[in-house]
Amino acid sequence: MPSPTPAGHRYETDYDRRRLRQWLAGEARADGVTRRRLLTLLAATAAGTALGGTRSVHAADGPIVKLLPPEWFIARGTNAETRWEALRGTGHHTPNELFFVRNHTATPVLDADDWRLRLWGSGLRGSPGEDRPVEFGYDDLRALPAVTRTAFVECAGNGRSYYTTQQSETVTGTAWTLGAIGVARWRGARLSDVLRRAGLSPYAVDVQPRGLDADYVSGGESLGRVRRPLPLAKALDDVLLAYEMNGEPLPYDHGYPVRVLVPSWVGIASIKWVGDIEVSAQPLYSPWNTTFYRLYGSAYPEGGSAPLTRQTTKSAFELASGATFAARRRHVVHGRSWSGAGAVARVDVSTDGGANWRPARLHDRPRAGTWTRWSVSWQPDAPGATQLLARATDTAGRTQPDAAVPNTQGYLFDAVVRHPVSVV
Ligand SMILES: Nc1nc2c(c(=O)[nH]1)N[C@H]1C(S)=C(S)[C@@H](COP(=O)(O)O)O[C@H]1N2
Ligand SMILES: [Mo]
Repeated sequence: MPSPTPAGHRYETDYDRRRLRQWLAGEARADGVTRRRLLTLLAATAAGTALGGTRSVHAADGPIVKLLPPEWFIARGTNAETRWEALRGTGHHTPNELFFVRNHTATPVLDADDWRLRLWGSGLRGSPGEDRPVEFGYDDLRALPAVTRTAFVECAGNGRSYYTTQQSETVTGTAWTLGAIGVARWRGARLSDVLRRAGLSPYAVDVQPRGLDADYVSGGESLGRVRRPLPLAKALDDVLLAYEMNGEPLPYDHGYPVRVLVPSWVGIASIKWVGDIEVSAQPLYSPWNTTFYRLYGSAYPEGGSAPLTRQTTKSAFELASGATFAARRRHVVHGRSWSGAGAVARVDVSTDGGANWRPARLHDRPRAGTWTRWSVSWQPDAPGATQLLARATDTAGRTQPDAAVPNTQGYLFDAVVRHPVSVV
């Protein structure tokens, strides 16, 4: 198994990041250097440093900038899922190189020097229109008080494939296993500080950040740029405008130069490459809180559930599907559990397909908004196939059920996953 490259080595050095931006500036002056060409150069640089000469399998002009070695990622169209076996030994925070990517279209390579965040709408005092916005530059944002917070970003569809494989339900969307999650130490300005400086009106109810990536086209129809309203109460609570991820500038794929970070909520709330925020005195709607990211199905009202907010409870083993274990030897099996409703303070594990359970040893002080690492020791006696199961209980009292209530788009899977292994 490859060991992740140390943080900071992914894009070689600051020098190369600067140089890339200079090249991009050159492109803007139409000197013949195309974005595709720059990305090819970037990928070549990264391949030579991060992977010790191993050539990238990733096309540099594809939807994702970073390298996607198949030992670390499962390619899923414009997205890349982290392999859980690659997280073994990575510590509490997911290295940026290993962090899953969920792109509606493709990673835009932006320049912090000409990046602006525009705030506009009926929820600002004096109601500046879109033509008279309040603007913040990258340095303005970095000059505000900085907050550091450890939090997961997890796709609402993480675990979706288990609706089909464990429950025989038909659902639409990317067939993630459990690797559409990562935990990072995010650093940035408080959204509340930015909103107050922009002149928040007492009538504001919703804020809607919007990405600078391309329009999202679904079923032949353009839905515009990725955007999703956030109630003002959440926006003023613990939301960050993050410019650092695990002590480095945000990588391109994760929102450089600035992304929204909404702790404990479904990943779609954490808009990457944020370019503007509408602040509204009226409730806002977008496809991402109407058509998508609601629960539809027989267990839900005709118009669907309320828009999704907090993540559900899940557990995963740091093992490949079908991992092998030597019989009559003692093994230590590791995993992690998390919840959007509170900290995970108890995990029970079964190594015999669910017949017997025992509590796992916890390796983290349970904290809300992030996962708790755990382990159990296991000495299998007879060779053969079995299933490992882990069931988390969070401090809000939620325990993972045996089956998840299905919804047509396969969001918020929360049931105990049966992880196949073989004893040899
Ligand atoms: N602008 C923009 N923001 C976005 C997305 C996107 O495609 N465009 N994808 C969202 C979704 S669905 C998820 S799960 C997270 C994924 O964040 P990551 O790619 O940094 O892991 O970003 C969210 N923010
Ligand atoms: Mo997502």
